[in-house]
Amino acid sequence: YSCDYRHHNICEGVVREILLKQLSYKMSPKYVLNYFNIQGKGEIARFLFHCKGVEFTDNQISFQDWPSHKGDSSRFPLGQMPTLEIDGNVICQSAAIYKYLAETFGLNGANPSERLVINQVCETLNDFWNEYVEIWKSNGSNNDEKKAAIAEFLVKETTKLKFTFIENLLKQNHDGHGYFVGDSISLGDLVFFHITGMADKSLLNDFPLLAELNDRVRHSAELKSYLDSRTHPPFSIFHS
Ligand SMILES: N[C@@H](CCC(=O)N[C@@H](CS)C(=O)NCC(=O)O)C(=O)O
Repeated sequence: YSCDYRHHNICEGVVREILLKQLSYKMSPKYVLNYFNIQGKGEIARFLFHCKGVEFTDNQISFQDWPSHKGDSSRFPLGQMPTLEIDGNVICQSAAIYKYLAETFGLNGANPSERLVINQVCETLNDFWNEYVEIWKSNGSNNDEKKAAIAEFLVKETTKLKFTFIENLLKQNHDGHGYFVGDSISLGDLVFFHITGMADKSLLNDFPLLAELNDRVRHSAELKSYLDSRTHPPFSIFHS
């Protein structure tokens, strides 16, 4: 009898655990993403929410209104955006935010090897984008001069190396005709689409598989309707 009783207790514990797991899976937290009304450092997080159809408040703050929010240390501990509120808890740093969301939503690769590919794609593109922004900021005083400096940068050997490397990673999965890992969109594809979408259109001219991937993400079932209706610009007018 005592044995049966113990068995019953164990079963009850297991059932309770399963039910709690199901409940926490179904009850999505309340997410508020605070960022400027541009794509910039907040867009990857927006992509991740839209990709998975997870409800969130896309709180877009204008540059004009920002000074009146910046000092609110409860929502902006670093005096910067983006921040993500999860049931009222505040997270800073765009990469920490998108990596957390990608992991939570199952969009950060199925195993360490897939994550390795994703991380290489993300880091290489981050390097590229940091250089891009630096060149935009430090060259010339008008848009034509800046565009000329960017055109030069895009055909540089070090830029070509980066995109050759990324295209080779893509080729290792479905011969380059799918996504970076697995059979569907992951964080790597989203970061790729975001960065290449903000850069000059000519960027992918010599990289047909990457150009195809950009198109594939643009028209994916997950993102198409969001991208069709998106109106906020890539970056602020101060940079463009
Ligand atoms: N490392 C931070 C940088 C955040 C950052 O530079 N935020 C800028 C906008 S992209 C900002 O809040 N600027 C307004 C300010 O500093 O007042 C991140 O990746 O989140």
